[in-house]
Amino acid sequence: MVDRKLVLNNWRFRAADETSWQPAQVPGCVHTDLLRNGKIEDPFYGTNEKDLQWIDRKDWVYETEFDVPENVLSQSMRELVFEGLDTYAEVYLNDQHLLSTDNMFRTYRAEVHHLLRASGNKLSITFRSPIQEGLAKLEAYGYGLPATNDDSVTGGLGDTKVSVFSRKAPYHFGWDWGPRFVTSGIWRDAALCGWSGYRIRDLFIRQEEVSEASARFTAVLEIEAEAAGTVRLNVFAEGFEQAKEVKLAAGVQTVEMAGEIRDPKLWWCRGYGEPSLYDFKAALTVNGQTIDERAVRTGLRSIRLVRNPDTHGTSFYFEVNGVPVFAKGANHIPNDSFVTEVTYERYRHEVASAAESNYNMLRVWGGGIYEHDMFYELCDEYGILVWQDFMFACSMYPGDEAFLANVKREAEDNMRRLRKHPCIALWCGNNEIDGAWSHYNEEGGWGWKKLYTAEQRERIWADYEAVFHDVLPEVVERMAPGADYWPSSPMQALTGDIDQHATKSSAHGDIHFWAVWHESEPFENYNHNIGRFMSEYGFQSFPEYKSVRAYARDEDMELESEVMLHHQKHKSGNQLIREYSGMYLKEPKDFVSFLYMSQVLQAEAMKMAIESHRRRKGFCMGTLYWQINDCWPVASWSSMDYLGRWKAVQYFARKSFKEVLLSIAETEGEVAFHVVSDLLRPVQGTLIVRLLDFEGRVLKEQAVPVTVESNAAAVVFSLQSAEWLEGHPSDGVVLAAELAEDAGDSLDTTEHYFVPSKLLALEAPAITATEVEGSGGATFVLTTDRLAKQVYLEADVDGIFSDNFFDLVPGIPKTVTFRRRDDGAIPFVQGTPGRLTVRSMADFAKS
Ligand code: BMA
Repeated sequence: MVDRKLVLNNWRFRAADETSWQPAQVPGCVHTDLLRNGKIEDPFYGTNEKDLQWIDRKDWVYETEFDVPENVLSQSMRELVFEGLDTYAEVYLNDQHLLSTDNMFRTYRAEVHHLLRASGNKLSITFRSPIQEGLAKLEAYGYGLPATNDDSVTGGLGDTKVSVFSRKAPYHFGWDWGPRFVTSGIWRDAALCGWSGYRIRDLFIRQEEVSEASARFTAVLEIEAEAAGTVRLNVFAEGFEQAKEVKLAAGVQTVEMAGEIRDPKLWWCRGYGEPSLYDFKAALTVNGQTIDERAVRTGLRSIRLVRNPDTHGTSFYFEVNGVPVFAKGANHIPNDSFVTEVTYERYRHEVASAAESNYNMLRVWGGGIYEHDMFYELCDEYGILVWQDFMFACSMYPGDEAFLANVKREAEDNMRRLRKHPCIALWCGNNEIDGAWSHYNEEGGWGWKKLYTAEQRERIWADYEAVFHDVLPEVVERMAPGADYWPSSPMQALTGDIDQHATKSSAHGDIHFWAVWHESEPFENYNHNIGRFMSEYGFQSFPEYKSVRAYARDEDMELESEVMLHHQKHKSGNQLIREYSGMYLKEPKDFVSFLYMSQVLQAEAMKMAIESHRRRKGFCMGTLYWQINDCWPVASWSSMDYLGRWKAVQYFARKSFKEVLLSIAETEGEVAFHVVSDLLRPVQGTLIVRLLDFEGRVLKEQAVPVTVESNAAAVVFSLQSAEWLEGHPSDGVVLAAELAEDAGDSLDTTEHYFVPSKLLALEAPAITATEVEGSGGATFVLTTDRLAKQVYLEADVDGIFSDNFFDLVPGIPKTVTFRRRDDGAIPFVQGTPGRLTVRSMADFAKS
């Protein structure tokens, strides 16, 4: 590639009302710079968050000096490009005002030829306080707007919420899992770029029609010319090469070139085929000399959201290359309150963990950021589909002309950057706003409408419609023709019909089911509230002890301690965990045991939810639990903690998301054995069901031949619990089932109990872990003398086990391998766990 760029990375910063400079790291933000310079304590430790709220009230100045390198100086056009300024910035070059910005999600460019010197340039950026700006905007607007998660109290603003007035990551202002750190700074690259004659500003491969036989596409180039002229344009990729003469006018223009690749290697999401990628390149030449080049990596695939009337209502599923895909995965939030701290390795750990856990989809939720390129590149490579929200969540937003113009540019910039990624399956306007406002149902929603006069309501809803029903879909259709857009998640339909808007279960649209958790409904209700696509539902837990110790001292290890309450952002979170724990699990013997129990509880809840959704495959076609990750160390709905450590639920999700799932559900004494298969071929096998006591004696056994159609779910066997239990205590037996293919492979195993874990007659088991010779200390065989519930393997070293939190049945040994988290070429490397601690439920329960 032609290198005509100087990335500016030698910066200093200071508070606008102070004079002394400190070194700054760019990309970064004020908080991380203050921390690196030893000016503040670790924002995530203890209750430090509270003491750091002064930072967002100040204005901050960032400054750099630079000489123009030869590769830029030799060019006739020179431009400063800012890929992310957070948020209200005034940019000065050599003391001349260059730019004003007000959207952290936009890319800003300025031609600087007239201001630039060969050496000794000074670039200075003043960031005005987003809080002061927000307050001014609120005053101009006239009244406040709902912003449920904006933690204005911690911010010292009482109930004055300013987040919605700024195009800045909503979660910076606090969330029910995140602290309030309202950052300022240069959060993506700032660079000086040069060019002469012609340049390719963008290359996009618009896919017209893609099948196994052929991929027809149009290479869409945005070309800028200093002056009118003729160039030769070459576009090529594996299996494709084409060139043509192009007449260009001065200025920016779109140039298209149609093409076709025969027998393309298609991009598939995980579980359905390889996620093949193509590198397309475009080059502009004049008289045989290359003037500019551009490359784009993309995948060839067709993808659509199928919403067709059917016998139940309206379908809601993704079809990839013509195959209906059941979406399995979770919601993603930013990996850090300070996103520039997220390294490639951290992103990879997240996406690789998702892949390890049999996901095929992540939803980039609307309260965070349009993620870094790396995130989508990883999703492309691992075959993880992305449901992409625009960054609006749980709030009402203004809709004046300036705001709409700003949103439009934001959407254009991010779609230009992201539309090339084959992983992106859907563009979604916002998180939960349609349902929260509930315009078509006077009684519906979160009570917001009642706070406003009729006239105000009209204005607020008109503004909503302008953003989500006009501006965003228009940009999506223009920038990525044919891509699907869904205005809000959840939503039932695009009409104003009351019955079609946000309910707990519906035969249309997608559902966020939160009555388990927020409304204290029992886990069993997951079975009765199933929609066509479950895009959110969740249950909280605590991180493991080692992770909790990273933010709390030993004397804070108490549920109601100040630190523990501070690292629980949902006001009734700890109470709810305790309440549900009392319903399902044995009482923990101390706080550390409570941490374990909370994880087991969450895991059992999510297993129930995921499997109930998958069992309804066909009617329901997607299940994304809330949430895979955390942005700081906290008690939350995450399945991996902030440090990337897998909670019990991550292991459970991996099992419940398996390609072929054996799932048992009991209703009124009838135990049904379901097989859910995502394989694109039928499964022929045998189901073996055994009833065992806790010492491992087989009390009853039955083998059943099983056939399951391709890509389908079916009940393959059922039994009456009374009949099987006859003469045996229900709290002392387990049903162990295995599905094996006739070819010989075991497809899945699972257990079923006749009473909740709380009531099981558990006694302390003697578990033996024997290292497998030749495994280098990585593989162990576990056996037990009596039933061990949720065996917890704890390693000294960060990494994952091939299984964890599993039930160990006497007589059924279990082989487990450890893989260390690694920052080398592969994410998880086989290795020793260090000291291995093996415990089970009996070790944590009060006797
Ligand atoms: C959903 C999400 C988030 C929230 C979560 C837990 O509403 O969209 O806003 O963090 O529930 O309450």
